[in-house]
Amino acid sequence: MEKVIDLRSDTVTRPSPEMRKAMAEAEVGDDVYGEDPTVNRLQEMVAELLGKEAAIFTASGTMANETALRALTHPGDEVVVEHTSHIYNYESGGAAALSGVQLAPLQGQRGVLTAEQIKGAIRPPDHHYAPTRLVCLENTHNRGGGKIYPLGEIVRIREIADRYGLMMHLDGARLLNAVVESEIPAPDWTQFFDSVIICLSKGLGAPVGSMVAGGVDFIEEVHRYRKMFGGGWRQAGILAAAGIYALKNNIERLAEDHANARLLADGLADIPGIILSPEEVETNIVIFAIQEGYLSSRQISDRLKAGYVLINPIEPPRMRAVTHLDVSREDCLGALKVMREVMAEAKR
Ligand code: TLP
Repeated sequence: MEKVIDLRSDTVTRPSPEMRKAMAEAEVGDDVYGEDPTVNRLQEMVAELLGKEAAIFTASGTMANETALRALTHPGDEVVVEHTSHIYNYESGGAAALSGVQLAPLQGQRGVLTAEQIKGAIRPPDHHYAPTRLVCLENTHNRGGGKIYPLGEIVRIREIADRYGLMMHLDGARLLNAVVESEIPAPDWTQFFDSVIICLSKGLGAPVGSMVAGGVDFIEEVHRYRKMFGGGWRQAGILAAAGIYALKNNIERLAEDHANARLLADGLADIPGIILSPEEVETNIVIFAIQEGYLSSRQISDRLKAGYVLINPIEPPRMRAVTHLDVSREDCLGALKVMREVMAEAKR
C-alpha cells in the first residue's frame, strides 16, 4: 500500500511503540482525587519546564485555553486577541459561551500585535464599556505560518499590561517549537504571562493532552473549571505517561521538523503557480497561496490526496502544510514531487 504523507497538521502523529510501552506501564490512580501519580509527575515536570508554580493536565488545547480564560475573566469582560488567533477562530465560540467574555480582535502582522495596538484597544474607565481584562497572544502563531513572536514585543506588551492592570495569557500550543528554534528557554518567554498553555499532542507527538501553567491559586481555579467543563478524568496517567515520554524524547527533535519545513518551503517556492516567501518559514508550519489562473486550493488539495499527499486548504487561496515527527525529509521530497506534478496540470 502506498504511504500517505500527511501534512495536514502536527496533530496527526501516532504514538510510537516506545511511547505506547510507557503508556501501558504507567502507574495510575483516580485523578479526580488527585491520586494519579503519573499525572502528578507530568504536572510537576511542566510547571518546572515553564518556570511556573503549578500546572494542570487537560484533554485538549481548546480545553486548556478555555479553562484558563474562564479563570482569568468575569462575564462581560473584554479580551484582546489577534484576529487570526486560535482562540478567536477555532474554539467554537467558547470564549463567549463558556466565559461570557467579549473578544476584541485586532489585526496583526502574521499574528503579531504591537504594544501600541494593544494600548490603543484598552477601554477607558467608563461604565459604557466592557472593561479590558486580558490580552491573549499565540506563540508560535498558527495562522501566522508558525511565526515566532518577537520577545521584545512581548516585553513591551507586558509593560502596557502592567500599566493598565491587564492579565496576559499565552496560547503556547507550539511554544516549544519557538523555544527550540530561538534557543530562548521556555521560562524566558513564560515569565511575561499570568497563564500559559502548551500542547503535548502536536509536535511533541503525544496522542492526547495539553497543559495549563501559572500560579498556584490560578491553577486551582482552572482545576474547578476543568471539572465544570466535564474535563475531570480518572486514570489519566495512561495519557500523562505519553506526555512525559514526549517531553523527555521529542523536544529537541522539533529542530528536524523545522528543517523539513524549510526544505518544503524552498521546494514549493520554486513551483510555478505557488506563492510563498520561504524566509518567512521559521518553524514547522508552511502557509502558501495558489496563484490566480490555477485550480482552487481545495481542488489542488483533492488532487494531492489522489497522489497520497495530504495538505489542507485554509481560507482561499491559501494552503497549510505542517511537518511533524511522522514525516521524514524523504517524505517532504516525495510530497514536493507530487506537488510539482499536480501544479503542472493545474493551470486553468
Ligand atoms: N490547532 C489545530 C486546528 O484546530 C486548527 C491545528 O491543526 O493546528 N492553539 C493553537 C495555536 C492551535 O493551533 C490549536 C490546534 C489549539 C490551540 C487547540 O488544540 P486542540 O486541537 O488540542 O484543542
